[in-house]
Amino acid sequence: MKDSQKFGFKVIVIGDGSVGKTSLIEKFTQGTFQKEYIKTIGAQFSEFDAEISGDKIRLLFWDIAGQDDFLFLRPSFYRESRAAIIVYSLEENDLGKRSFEHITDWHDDIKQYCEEISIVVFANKVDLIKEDNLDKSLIQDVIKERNFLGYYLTSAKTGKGVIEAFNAIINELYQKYKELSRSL
Ligand code: G3D
Ligand code: MG
Repeated sequence: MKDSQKFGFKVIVIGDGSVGKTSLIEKFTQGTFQKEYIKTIGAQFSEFDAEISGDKIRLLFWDIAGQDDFLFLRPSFYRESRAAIIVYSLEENDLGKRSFEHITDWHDDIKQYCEEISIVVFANKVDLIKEDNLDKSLIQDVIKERNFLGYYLTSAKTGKGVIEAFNAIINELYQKYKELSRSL
């Protein structure tokens, strides 16, 4: 393997339908916000190249396209992923509430199909709420109970927090595998 290709990571982006998974990936990898919601089937992925301390890193973000077909796709979707981003929506309606409750279901899925991987939560659509009124203890409890690395408030619409959130998981992966490659 070439030195420049030393770090290649599959990162899965999961969570309920319409929480903003695809929009977040698009925002981060292209800086564009897709206003139209195109329902496709299967899985889709986006490549992203980063460089940390002179090491080239390639990220492959896997995205669920079409929640209904997902059951069937699950094993191959999860296979060999190195990190997971669980997305929920902060919006104050049923979708928001349910997507929060389902974080633990998504985590149970991960545990079924993956080895120990790094997991972060993105609390998306922060542009739709008053941040001052947000009760952060709810998500903080889940993070603690489930031993996730952390959570980030994001908006795929305004871009708020998006770069920081993705960079956090990229840095985490880099540090982890840099350690590993040293000890080999
Ligand atoms: P999904 O991939 O998780 O299913 P999408 O979700 O990325 O397709 O987003 C679902 C809808 O939420 C889309 O609206 C999208 O524009 C919107 N959305 C995604 N992220 C944000 C955000 O941070 N803030 C706001 N306000 N909206 C967001 P439509 O209307 O196109 O279905
Ligand atoms: Mg999508």
